Amino acid sequence: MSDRYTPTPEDKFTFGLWTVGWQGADPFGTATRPALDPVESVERLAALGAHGVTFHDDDLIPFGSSDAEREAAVKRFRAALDRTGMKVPMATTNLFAHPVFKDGAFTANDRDVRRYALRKTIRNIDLAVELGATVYVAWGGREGAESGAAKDVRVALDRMKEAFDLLGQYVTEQGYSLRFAVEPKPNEPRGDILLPTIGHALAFIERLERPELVGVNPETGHEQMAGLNFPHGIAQALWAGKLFHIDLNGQCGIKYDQDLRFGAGDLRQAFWLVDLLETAGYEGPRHFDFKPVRTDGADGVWESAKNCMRNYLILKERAAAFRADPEVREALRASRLHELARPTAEDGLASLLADTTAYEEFDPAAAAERSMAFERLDQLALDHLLATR
Ligand code: DIG
Ligand code: MN
Ligand code: MN
Repeated sequence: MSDRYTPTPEDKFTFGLWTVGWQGADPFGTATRPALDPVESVERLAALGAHGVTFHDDDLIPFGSSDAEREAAVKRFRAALDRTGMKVPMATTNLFAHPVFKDGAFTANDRDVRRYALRKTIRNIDLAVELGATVYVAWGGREGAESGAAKDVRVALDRMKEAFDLLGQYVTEQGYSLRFAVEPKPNEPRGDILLPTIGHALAFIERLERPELVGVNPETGHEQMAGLNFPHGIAQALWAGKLFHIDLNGQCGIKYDQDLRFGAGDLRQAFWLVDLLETAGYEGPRHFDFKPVRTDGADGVWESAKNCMRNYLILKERAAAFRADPEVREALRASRLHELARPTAEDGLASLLADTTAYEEFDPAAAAERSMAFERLDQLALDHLLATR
């Protein structure tokens, strides 16, 4: 059954192979679903209206494969892409599953592990570019510590900078039009992960040799695990020109990383996120990094993949209706959002200093009396979210 919430490739929805391919194994239980062939994922997601898929090296080429096995896996995958028209906008490296990375990859205390991690990454960068990717994500899931003595964070950041500078040098020397996107996460699997939030990542990027090559790939639930407002973080990434990619999913408060389907977590933040992405004109993929709940069989895998996209389209319609509503426009003016858009001192510092109405004649008590009228504005948004208008 198709309706106005049925996606098309033009909606640019993409999924990680590891999402629909998640077998349900968690720290407390074994897999509840069989392994999924990446070719089947490509075909099933294409049939649901997706635009593309993304992958870690190990999702596509099992760790330890021979060169011949690697070539065969890539050939099958590429044939499925050609058959379905599916794209590969992003790729990334698995630097977290194999025990060799138990103390990290780019910031492992052992230098040989750090060198191995870089070579593993560079090998997959070559494949990513071959398959048409323009963004390369780096999630440092194992970069961190459980003990204060185990990692000198200042020195670890030197190593992290070194890694991204080398990767930037590599893609520049290769002439690749590939940019990197750092994915922050506060914890899990490490007790504390380095570059835990969007803010930490943005500050780190500015210290790199080629900061223009590096942006962020924020994930919904990761900021919310830290109790942060995800749309606010995305707004700052957009403001900095650094939203190179995004991982969409659902999270219900400060707890373990739930990776729920998009829309199944904090629905109000999801509404404001979609409103922001659409009004900001974000042109990147709407990428889902989620896990179909362990309780379901294959039916739940494809139902949840379909509904990640469905929920985005529902929220896109609700947010557009909110922005188009004349009462909302009037309420936005009553709350003086148009005044926020006006520069505070477009007349310059000297004029500000000379302006007695700005201080000497200013009446703080009278200004304090003004209501911001936010309650009405927020309820109008909730009415639109709940489709009561
Ligand atoms: C977890 O949120 C991480 C890994 O799934 C992957 O490295 C990255 C890609 O979006 N997200
Ligand atoms: Mn996650
Ligand atoms: Mn992610």
